[in-house]
Amino acid sequence: MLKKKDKYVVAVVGATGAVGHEMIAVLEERNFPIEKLKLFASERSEGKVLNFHNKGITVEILTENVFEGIDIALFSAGAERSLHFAPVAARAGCIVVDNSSAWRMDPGVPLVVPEVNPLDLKWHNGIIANPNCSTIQMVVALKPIHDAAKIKRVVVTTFQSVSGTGRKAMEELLHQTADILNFKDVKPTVYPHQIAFNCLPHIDKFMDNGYTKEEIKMVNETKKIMGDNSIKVTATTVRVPVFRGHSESINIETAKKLSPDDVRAILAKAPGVIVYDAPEKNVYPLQTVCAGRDEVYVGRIREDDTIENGINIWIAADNLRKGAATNAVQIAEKLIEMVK
Ligand code: NAP
Ligand code: 3JN
Repeated sequence: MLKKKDKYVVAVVGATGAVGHEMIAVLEERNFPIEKLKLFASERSEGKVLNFHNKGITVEILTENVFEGIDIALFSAGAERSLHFAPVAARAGCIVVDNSSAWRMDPGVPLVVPEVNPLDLKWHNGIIANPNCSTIQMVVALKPIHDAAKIKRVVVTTFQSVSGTGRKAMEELLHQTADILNFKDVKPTVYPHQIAFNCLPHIDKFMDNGYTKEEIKMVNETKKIMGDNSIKVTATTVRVPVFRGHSESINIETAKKLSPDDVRAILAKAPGVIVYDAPEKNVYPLQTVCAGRDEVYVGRIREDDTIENGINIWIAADNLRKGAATNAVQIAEKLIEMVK
């Protein structure tokens, strides 16, 4: 149980990773009320020092004994670590906000995007799941449209940057790009194919039905967050040679007719959304526009006239921020707001 305090003891588990780094930056930027920040990673990182509010904090090895006295832990050290350590942390009285897929579909664990389903934070049992980055940015844009016109079906194609795979993938794109420009051969290690100057329609493992796990995550997580199993979702997820920011092309079928202007007006009032839609001035969401930002950019809003009530949109958001770190910190902010 979280008790009301002026300042909290917070931990970042997976602090040395791409998401962990961003979590530390977002906690600092948003001035989260922290009495003490604890940083954990694997034995590979023991003794590394990371900066927080101009002070060095030494990274410690994650073990079962570290959670005593920690109020809130933001986990981003992979699903295996979350499966094992999140219940250990919860038993020690710490609230876990978990960024992995380990607990997302567990019926006893709320899956939360604060702009969409903040009230689900009321029924947690010590673990709260942060959705997949591609799902988060999509539901922030879909929820206001669903509230206005009930969404029946969504067809989404993603264009996901390499930072979604982590630190090593960012290095792979950098080195491959330099090698190719210098007429050198490249040898893929993180991805099954060259990622520089290429698009891979393959994110996470393939399942027996021909879809990837990333695509299935988008389908299942959307229904759970929106609290509506009737919404049909089909997804194609693609890795593109971009460092930061995910874009998505989304086709939406609604029960009630909405014009593009209706959608623009609805989204203009929606929390966490920036309508960025002036194609005549070349204004539309781009990865270079959303990088470093917390909002979901929505543009290219237009009618799909091949169905009765159809809308097409194009969205972009920073996968490490709203797709991971910012969403997790916003959850923590809501939690401490709720104990006030
Ligand atoms: P990353 O850059 O590879 O970082 C992985 C982090 O996990 C590092 O801090 C690493 O520590 C730590 N770690 C690995 N094995 C560990 C162990 N045995 N004990 C303790 N720490 C360990 O990966 P990332 O991109 O930050 O992603 C991390 C995780 O966050 C992913 O696996 C995924 O579950 C989740 N994630 C979620 C989203 C989302 O969509 N919301 C997006 C990306 C990632 P060392 O540096 O010591 O190895
Ligand atoms: O690839 C992306 O853009 C997002 C990646 C997310 C991810 C990467 C490794 C493991 C996840 C996730 O959040 O679903 C996981 C996982 O926890 O399964």
